[in-house]
Amino acid sequence: MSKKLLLKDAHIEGIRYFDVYRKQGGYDAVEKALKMTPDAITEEVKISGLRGRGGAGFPTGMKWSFLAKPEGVARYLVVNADESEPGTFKDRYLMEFLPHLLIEGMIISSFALGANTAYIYIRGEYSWIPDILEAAIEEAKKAGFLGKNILGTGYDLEIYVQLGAGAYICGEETALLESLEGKRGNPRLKPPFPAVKGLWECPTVVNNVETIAAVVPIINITGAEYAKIGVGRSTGTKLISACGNINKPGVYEIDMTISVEEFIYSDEYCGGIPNGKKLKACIPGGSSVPIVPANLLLKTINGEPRIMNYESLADGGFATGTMMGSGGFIVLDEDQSVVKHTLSLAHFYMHESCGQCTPCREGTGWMWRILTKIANGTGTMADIDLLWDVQRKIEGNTICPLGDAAAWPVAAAIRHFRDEFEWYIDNPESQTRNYGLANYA
Ligand code: L3W
Repeated sequence: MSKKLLLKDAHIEGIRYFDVYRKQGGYDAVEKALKMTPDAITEEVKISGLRGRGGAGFPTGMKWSFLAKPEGVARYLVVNADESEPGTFKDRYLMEFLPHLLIEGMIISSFALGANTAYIYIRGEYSWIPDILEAAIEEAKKAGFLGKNILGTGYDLEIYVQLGAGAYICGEETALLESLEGKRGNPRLKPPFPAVKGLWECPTVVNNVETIAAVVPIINITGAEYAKIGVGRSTGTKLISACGNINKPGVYEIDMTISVEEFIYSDEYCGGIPNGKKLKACIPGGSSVPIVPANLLLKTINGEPRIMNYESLADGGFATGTMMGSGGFIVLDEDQSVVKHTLSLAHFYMHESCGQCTPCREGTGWMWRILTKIANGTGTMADIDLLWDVQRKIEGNTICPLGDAAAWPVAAAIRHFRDEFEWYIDNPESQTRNYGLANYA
């Protein structure tokens, strides 16, 4: 049984509301944190080993300590709730059911960073979430935890909720800042990082919803205790949104010591694959991370069980490993077609490219067109090599990681499932069928 830190009270009726949340010890961490110094809070976060939960896994305490502090210049905390990565829906769960956990984390984090204004930027499709958050903000304000002179400490904080317009690119932190400033969400060149020049050119920390929520248990139990959960540099707990061919799709909190096999097959988590089907492949970290076939998913290159954590999932690099990413865990059974799945993702990235960088703007459409040909049964063997070439020319050649995110799924699909691509080409009638495990026999 994994330890629960974020979702421990998620089952309690009415936990969305202040009184119920407070009764469970909610906002105790704020009371504790406001008696600490901002540097001491940052130190606890550093000791905890917390890493960014949006996908990159960058150490949170380190990011906070990079925040520039020029005299007389405002600093901001921006919560990235533009959760748009296909397969990822854990932040939605947190905001919908535990809005006060996020707000509590934001108060502590803003105090640590010296920010008096904080924003939550939410993806446009989560249209019902702002009302939930704004109601929670009002409740927190009424109780003296937000607004002017919080708990009589002299610290002021306002939190604003901003709904995006439904663009995946606005989850990229600098595109998000552009959008928050009222402009088109085109990513900025980095450096300067937002920690130095962010919102309205002021020092800004941008963190994922889950990252900020995790600050609450860190303050409650201490960074040292948080660091004891998990293994190596994968400390604490991680939310995984599981979907695809599993019996129990949903959001699970895991400590990062359980095996991938246990996560897929045990009743505590995904509950196995429906109808006794075999596992074909998995994308464990959201659509951008490499797809891995079942044999490489369950074992590391040394034949040890693969563990649900940053290091183990990446074991062997992209040749044999994948990434923890945002924790969007997509399972494909033996009946699924990797070619068609990759085609569907290629369409997504083509549609979501902001168009600023030529390799991404042109390459995503080019990959989609080649994949369409192959899936239609009108492709040639040369198309597979062309597809490989196109994805290689996108990766690393764009301002933001959307280009990489579009290239990696294609690269991994060809690397691990080339025979399936060839089967679609050799069998022109195949557009009406999927290439399942049976074809491996
Ligand atoms: C100050 C430095 N700050 C790095 C900060 C930087 C950012 C963070 C991580 O992409 C990935 C992407 C998606 N001074 C700094 C510094 N920072 N050096 O650290 O930076 P980076 O560049 O490693 O990543 P990123 O640009 O934030 C995020 C992948 O996550 N992903 C995401 C999917 C989308 C969702 C979603 O919809 N919710 O999660 C999944 O894998 O592909 O590679 O804050 O400023 N010297």
